[in-house]
Amino acid sequence: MNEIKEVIGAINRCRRFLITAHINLEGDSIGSQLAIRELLNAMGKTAFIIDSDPVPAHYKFLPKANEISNKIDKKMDYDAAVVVDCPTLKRTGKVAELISKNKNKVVINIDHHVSNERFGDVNWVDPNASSAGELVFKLFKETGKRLTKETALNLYIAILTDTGSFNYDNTSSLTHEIAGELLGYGLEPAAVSESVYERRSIGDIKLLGLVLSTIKLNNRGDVAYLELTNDVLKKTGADAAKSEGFVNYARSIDKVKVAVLFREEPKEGGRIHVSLRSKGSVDVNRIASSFGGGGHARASGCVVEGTLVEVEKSVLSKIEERLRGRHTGR
Ligand SMILES: [Mn+2]
Repeated sequence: MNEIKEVIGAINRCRRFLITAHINLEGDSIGSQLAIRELLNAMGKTAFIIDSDPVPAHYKFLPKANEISNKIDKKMDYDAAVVVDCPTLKRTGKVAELISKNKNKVVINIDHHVSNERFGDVNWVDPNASSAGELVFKLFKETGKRLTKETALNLYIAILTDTGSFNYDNTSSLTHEIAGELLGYGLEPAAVSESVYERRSIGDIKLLGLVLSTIKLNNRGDVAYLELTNDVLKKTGADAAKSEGFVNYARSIDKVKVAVLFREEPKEGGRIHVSLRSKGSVDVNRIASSFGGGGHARASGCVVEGTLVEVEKSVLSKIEERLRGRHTGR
């Protein structure tokens, strides 16, 4: 528990904080950044959240999510950057440039990705934590600061979404204890779940239908994959963030061990975003890492240069290699 004390020590020594997280914001990164800002304010500090990407529409209902800015001011005045839920500094997108330029500022790295590169001056990386939200909750406990109902909601959503509604194996008894304590602030789990998962548009469901119709299985039936092309995105007018979670449908097929969603990057031609999920013991973080990405053992991602056809071929053959390696006990 020395790492958490180091984080608090570093916070105590600074006054103005820049908070940021990874590109492609989702529940954990948004909820934990908002909660960290509340904590810093409660500790008498000034703090602002700046992210490379905007908050996706379906997460805008999180309390104070509208105060997350995407404006990067190069002359911005801060003492320390708190980077949350981010395995590498590069994953902060455009904010990375600002942080790496300001070498005299402290970088506090708070994360739960097993692939975290410990890029901070102070690093608190706990791969056993379900979510960054769980770590921020511990910061509240350690500092003795009180949670508000709004912050409890932000942390609950962080944990709920990163554990796949407490379904993934990153869910521990501690995760449930924390969630239980957060519910004690007057949250209604059914209403929260409805807000997060049941406010899709008809367009979102049509997009899901188009993506699901691309599903393919390998010969052995243990790898399932989907694709999302720019054409489909354009046709539906949907934004790429809407495809978060689609890959789980591929994983839910009986006997599937690895599921993949290949998505063309909208702005940058010739780059494919790859989401990897596993069921059982396959470590997809190792597969993602071999392509310069990373994440967790059961959920990882990477961005690979090439066309959809090329990237599918190389990623699928890497998966086969790992599965075959397992079968022969290597
Ligand atoms: Mn996370």
